[in-house]
Amino acid sequence: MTTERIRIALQKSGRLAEDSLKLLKDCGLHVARSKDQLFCRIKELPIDVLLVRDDDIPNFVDSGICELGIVGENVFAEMKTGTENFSATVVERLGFSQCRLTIAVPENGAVKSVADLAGTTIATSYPHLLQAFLISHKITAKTLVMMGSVEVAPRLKIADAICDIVASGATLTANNLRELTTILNSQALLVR
Ligand code: PRT
Ligand code: ZN
Repeated sequence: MTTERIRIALQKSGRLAEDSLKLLKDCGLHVARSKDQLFCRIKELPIDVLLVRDDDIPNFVDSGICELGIVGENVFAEMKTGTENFSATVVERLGFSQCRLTIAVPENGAVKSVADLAGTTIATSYPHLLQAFLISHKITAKTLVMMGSVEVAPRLKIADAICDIVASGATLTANNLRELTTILNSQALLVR
């Protein structure tokens, strides 16, 4: 008889990693891992843990490489919005890693309202969620895709606004930006 094993994808390191492992631990599941390990077994049940970049988790679950995953709603929703026939679904909202995907603009800049975004360039790592928001508000704007340091784009004059993750708001303040509108409230999700 073969034992069916369940694979769960967790973030290897970063803002989700510790709380994801703690959730398993609180369920009585102990992951024995060394720092560089990508794959580990859980002692108590036939579960294998894959430790990966958070960006890979939606695809790993959608394509059946893993049965379960823990990932931020922002990353999951971006992948879902941008992928045809995406079939991974949310099992449960987990409450940790809360943040929001927000459009922010320079303090005292020309953009005062959402309508003012028409004709602007918006820097983001979330092009599909941003596009969906713009379409729902009948706004035409240009998207500049950046995979990091999005908050510096207005200062560099390569974008008029940004669409990025905000938690405390300190990064926006440090870059002289203010929140215009939130397009997604996010927390960690258990997905299948
Ligand atoms: O290496 P890997 O690809 O796995 O990780 P990562 O660097 O892409 O992601 P990581 O670990 O930074 O974040 C993982 C998840 O945590 C995100 O996808 C969100 O769901 C969630 N999360 C919670 C956050 C934040 N809070 C957060 N503050 N993700 C990012 N930030 C960044 C944000 O991008 C911005 O640069 O922090 C800055 C803003 O923070 P404040 O507090 O200054 O507003
Ligand atoms: Zn990532």
